[in-house]
Amino acid sequence: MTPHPLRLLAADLIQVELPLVTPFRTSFGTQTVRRALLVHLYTDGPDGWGECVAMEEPLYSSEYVAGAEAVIAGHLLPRLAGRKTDAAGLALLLGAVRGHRMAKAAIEMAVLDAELRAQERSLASHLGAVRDLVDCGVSVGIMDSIPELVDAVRGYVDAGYRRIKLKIEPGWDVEPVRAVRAAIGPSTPLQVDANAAYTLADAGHLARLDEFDLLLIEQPLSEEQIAAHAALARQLITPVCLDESIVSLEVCAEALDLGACAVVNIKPGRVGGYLEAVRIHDLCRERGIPVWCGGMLETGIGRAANVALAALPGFTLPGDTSASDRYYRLDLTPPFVLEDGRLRVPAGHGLGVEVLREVVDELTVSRRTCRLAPLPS
Ligand code: NPQ
Ligand code: MG
Repeated sequence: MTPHPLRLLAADLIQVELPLVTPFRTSFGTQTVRRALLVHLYTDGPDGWGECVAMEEPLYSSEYVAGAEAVIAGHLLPRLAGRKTDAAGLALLLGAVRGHRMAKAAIEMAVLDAELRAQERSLASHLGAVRDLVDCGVSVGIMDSIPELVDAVRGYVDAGYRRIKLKIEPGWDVEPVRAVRAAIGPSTPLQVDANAAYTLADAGHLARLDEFDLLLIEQPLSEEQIAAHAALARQLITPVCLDESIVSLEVCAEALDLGACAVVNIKPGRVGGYLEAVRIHDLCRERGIPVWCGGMLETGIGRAANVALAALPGFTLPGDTSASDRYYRLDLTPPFVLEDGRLRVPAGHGLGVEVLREVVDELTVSRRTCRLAPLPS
């Protein structure tokens, strides 16, 4: 067995570009390609892969690919140089750096992958998974017309997705939701995501969504407006769910104390990693708050880890853990494929997926190597 904790030796920071099968429009813009940052970590044992969820531009949150790469190379990896650490030890080593949670999470994922391969354990079992299949939902972008939206939703329902999420924004909310609810019937779970596109003054308008029996409305107001979300929640029947606002366990606890949300979207990248994600899961479970696993158009690398997390007992709502072909014709791992509306939790060691090096190489747009320890002489 390899020594534990592992010594971190070097990391390749690789930017890849994956074309999307169809443009994805949200209240902050339209994406046609996914530029993703990968971390390939070398240790004195197995290597490990991590994926950073930051977007190419700082539109969903303030982090973005080039910024995350700069923070990883210039501020995070230097703090790990020559260290022996496991994923749990990263908090102490990287804690002096404020924020940059998506960058930290990418390193954590790579360390988890390497350390769990060394221990011959799966990430799912390490995190506390209790299922080997997870219910999947799908996030459906804003479209040019309601018929086009209804067609797309029908396709996803036919593919087996167990929950539909519609992206909304002012001017694309009540009527699209009405049409989709009519098309899919009352029993298919339906929710909406505003990505912070409204203000508290829109409360009366958003209450018009109450008649459609939505599971939840996700992040209607801006990231910083925890108290305003609480005020809005008191004016809606539809439960409020927070995404962008929940950047840590501390913020989550305060949001729950204030009554700002009744449901939490957990995205490991947004909260600084899988270990913090599990702590948020545990808190919500204690307080009877349902959680679900969000998505950031991950490749198979990040998707594998999300599916493992979504197998924890508190993840009682279907996540945005869609199949690979929802976004990509060619994924960086063997594709995740729906099985009756569910994805299978990887059971192999570490992330439990094989990274297809030839696909990564084909899609690579930049690569740099960061050395963390002197080469053996
Ligand atoms: C959300 N994701 O829940 C996000 C937002 C989002 C699946 O709805 C490129 C990379 C484009 C990340 C578009 C889903 C993106 C992105 C939207 C994340 O709010
Ligand atoms: Mg969201």
